[in-house]
Amino acid sequence: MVFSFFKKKSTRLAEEIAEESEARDSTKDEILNSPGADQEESLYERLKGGLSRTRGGLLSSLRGVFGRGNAHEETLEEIEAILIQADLGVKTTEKFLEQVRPLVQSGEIKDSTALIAKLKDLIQRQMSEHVSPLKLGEKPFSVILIAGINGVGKTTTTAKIGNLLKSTGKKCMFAACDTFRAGAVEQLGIWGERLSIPVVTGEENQDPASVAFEAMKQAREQQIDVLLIDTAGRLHTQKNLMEELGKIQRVVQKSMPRAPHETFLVLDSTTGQNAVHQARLFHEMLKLTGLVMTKLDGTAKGGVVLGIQEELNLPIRFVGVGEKFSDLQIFNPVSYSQALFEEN
Ligand SMILES: Nc1nc2c(ncn2[C@@H]2O[C@H](COP(=O)(O)OP(=O)(O)OP(=O)(O)O)[C@@H](O)[C@H]2O)c(=O)[nH]1
Ligand SMILES: [Mg+2]
Repeated sequence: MVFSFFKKKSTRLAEEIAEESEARDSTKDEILNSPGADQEESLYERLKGGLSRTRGGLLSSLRGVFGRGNAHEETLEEIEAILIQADLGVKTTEKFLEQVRPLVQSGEIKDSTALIAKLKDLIQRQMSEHVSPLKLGEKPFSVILIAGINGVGKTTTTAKIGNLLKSTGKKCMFAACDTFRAGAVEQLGIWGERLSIPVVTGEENQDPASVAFEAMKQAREQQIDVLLIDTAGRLHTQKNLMEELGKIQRVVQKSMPRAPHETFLVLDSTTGQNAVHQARLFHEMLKLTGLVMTKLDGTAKGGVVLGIQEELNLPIRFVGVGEKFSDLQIFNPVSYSQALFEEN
């Protein structure tokens, strides 16, 4: 069934929710009143704002590596430590150092300005290697499956992508396949109401694959352009729950052979390199087509985006830089590398 959540006050689920605490209400208020796409700030400014902690740490450290009369090797060791500290990962850091080393030794890079320019260029090049277009114009409609461990930002990201696509004229629908918690259905329902995007839901504890199946049917009937499927959080180590995710994907596939056209893993940037292990297991189960890195605004280790992309050889599709629904951007390597180093 498709509904704007609050119109269904009579259902058991809604009755339960009505009894929920004031804290729940404040969640609704927060979502309904949060500033959104009408914000004046440009996308780039928001990305810059989100990366400010990472940038602050990187710039101040990189500016300190020259001018103290250190030997080249010491300078290079310092650069290595700074890149590791920003969570670029060992592999990426080593790769970059190989490129920087001869330039430091030859004196071509002898101050922080030259070093920063080189790093900016290396980051941009590396990230551009992984860019590929999103499959969002499929017929009769595109399906995006969203997965990840608990609390990484899946539901918020589903809403944010819906908002982004809607602003480009796409007709979206949400499927609330997190049937474990009434609160999860409510959360997506509120977003749906806020964004005027229909939400397909099931009963609490209903098989999430059957909700996905129903959503496929509804999306077809309503001539939707993009169906976004939100799923329950699960640990990559929970075998049964991982299999359940595989089942959702198979049901969708059965309904439309090439769907889901995109399967995203949402990763919390603040978890750093640990996300690599998570992503490997999700990838094994789902054959991911991309990653969404959330909470870049909450970390000084925003370099993790690079490390993870390099380790997994998967494109970063979107980055989350805040809690508002406008705080999600299609990942752009040029803006990212600029925002990482540009102060003003
Ligand atoms: N600062 C910040 N917070 C975010 C971002 N994305 C999500 N959040 C917050 O992270 C918290 C969890 O988000 P949810 O979308 O509920 O996460 P989830 O993965 O759906 O959680 P479960 O369904 O419980 O597994 C919320 O408070 C969000 O507002 C982001 O990019 N930046
Ligand atoms: Mg959720």
